[in-house]
Amino acid sequence: MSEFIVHNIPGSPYGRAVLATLAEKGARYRLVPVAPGTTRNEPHISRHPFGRVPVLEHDGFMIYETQAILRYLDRVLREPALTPADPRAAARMDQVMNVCDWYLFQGVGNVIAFHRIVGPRLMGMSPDEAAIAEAMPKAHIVFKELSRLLGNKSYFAADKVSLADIHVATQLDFLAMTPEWKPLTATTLNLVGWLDRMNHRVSFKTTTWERVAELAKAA
Ligand SMILES: N[C@@H](CCC(=O)N[C@@H](CS)C(=O)NCC(=O)O)C(=O)O
Repeated sequence: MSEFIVHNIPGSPYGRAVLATLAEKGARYRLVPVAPGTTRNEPHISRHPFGRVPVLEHDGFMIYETQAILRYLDRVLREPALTPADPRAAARMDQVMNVCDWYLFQGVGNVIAFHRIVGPRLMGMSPDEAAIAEAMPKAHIVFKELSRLLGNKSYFAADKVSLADIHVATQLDFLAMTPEWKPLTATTLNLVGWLDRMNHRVSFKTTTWERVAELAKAA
């Protein structure tokens, strides 16, 4: 199997989903760090016309958009399968991944985690408390729905981990670092137990912001 190259900013939850999926598959990869603030400049803008990370390169094939990357990896690295064979379970997986992109990231993660973590750590910004407060009603709705979708199952789509768990866990683990996590999970405790299970996986232990930053330094 030829080399997987991941262009990524250390700390990016979307980038982490790609690295964690490769780790779940036991695949080796090379991390090419992208410096924050340079995604809209060459050379990265030629890889991703919208100036985002991650981008995957595999044997001359280049692809961006995390969901597309995760599904590609699951097709070329067949074991262990991270998509359920059952059509309804697979549809549930797809649904949860779209909830992640459309409702959890947009207006929740990209506001709360940005103002609490990314801005202060990478750009020396102070959190915009008004923007965070404005994001909270939507955040409560998203957490409630994710909690309902998880129910009393161990994982979102099946009795074993799927791409949906990886995709959502990277975003929730980011939000877990903020003071908003406690009020958001006060009535959605099944998400806390599930995230704890995800964080105990080797794929999550080896792709924390700190571990990826170390990899980036060594690259
Ligand atoms: N829809 C994209 C979203 C990727 C995204 O928003 N990535 C963020 C990091 S988590 C990013 O590139 N931020 C850098 C920037 O906007 O300059 C995907 O699924 O890959």
